[in-house]
Amino acid sequence: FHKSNQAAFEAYVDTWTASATRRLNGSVLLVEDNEATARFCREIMQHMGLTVEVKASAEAAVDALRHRSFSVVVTDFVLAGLQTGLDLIHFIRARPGAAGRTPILALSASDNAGQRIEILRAGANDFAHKPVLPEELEVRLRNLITLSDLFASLDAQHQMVKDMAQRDRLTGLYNRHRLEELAPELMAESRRTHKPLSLVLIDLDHFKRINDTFGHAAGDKVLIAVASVLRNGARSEDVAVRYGGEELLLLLPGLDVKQAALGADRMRRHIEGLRPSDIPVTCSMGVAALKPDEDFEALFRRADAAAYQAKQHGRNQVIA
Ligand code: GH3
Ligand code: MG
Ligand code: MG
Ligand code: MG
Ligand code: MG
Repeated sequence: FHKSNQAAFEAYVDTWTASATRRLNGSVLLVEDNEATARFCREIMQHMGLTVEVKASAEAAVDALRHRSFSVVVTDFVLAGLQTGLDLIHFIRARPGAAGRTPILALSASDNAGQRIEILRAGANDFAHKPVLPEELEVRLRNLITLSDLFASLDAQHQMVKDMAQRDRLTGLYNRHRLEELAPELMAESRRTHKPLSLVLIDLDHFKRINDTFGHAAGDKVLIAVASVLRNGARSEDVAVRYGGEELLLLLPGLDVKQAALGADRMRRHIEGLRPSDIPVTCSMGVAALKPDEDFEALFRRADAAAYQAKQHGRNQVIA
């Protein structure tokens, strides 16, 4: 059996290298309990440019899939362990997200049409009879690699669109829409863990005057510069938002009002020292910490009132 496979493979490699087939990028999880068949398939796949991991049972394949992802899974039906290739297909298709869409090529030595239909119905994308012709394995795999690449680029685009929908275009900070999703989560977390949550409202001083004096484009650059101070000063758990035109906001989990005011004042001083394009920029900030039973609107109103006080008291200051 192995010998005939080897002969077929060598004959295949001759024609295959002659036709200078385009090599592919991708990884295959090959689930095959027959060592000779596994070696034969793996060599073809490696010649196609693919990296291959071989497992002899569905159980070992499941374990591998829990640790990393593959472009394509190629699975035999009858395997070394208790479970079959069909069980493996069911496992993969039950997984959430991209892992559940991994293209699957099923192999079987059986001529049973019922089994073939069952395998396809379970979610295998394609099926090939064993012993499989090298050319057939190659073209079927090639199609599934194309499908895998398509899924990957769709996922990347989806991720990009999602990211764009929750961020402000100019500053890259989260937008108000994202704040509406995050604020309830952070408030619930604060109540669950009995840790404080503080809100800092940041309003640029005389920003209209900056626009009027230096132009709207310069004003945009000022906003970008101020936003980067917030982003650089923020910890990974902090949330920085562009709430309105020249109103920014920080949600600071774990910080009480005193700690938040200290952090805010550090940022205020940093912003004062920025002078982007030589433009003097300052801002006024209001700080409040979440009270028990308070909703976000009430917390926001208190921070807003504090920011208003900061304006009244001469701007370029933090009031808690
Ligand atoms: P105050 O110190 O009292 O906050 O004065 P202010 O001038 O900053 O406040 P006001 O609310 O009167 O003006 C805010 C200005 O911010 C007006 C608006 O044109 C400008 N603005 C809002 N969004 C943007 C933006 O995206 N880019 C630029 N360049 N300006 C913006
Ligand atoms: Mg088998
Ligand atoms: Mg304002
Ligand atoms: Mg104003
Ligand atoms: Mg302002």
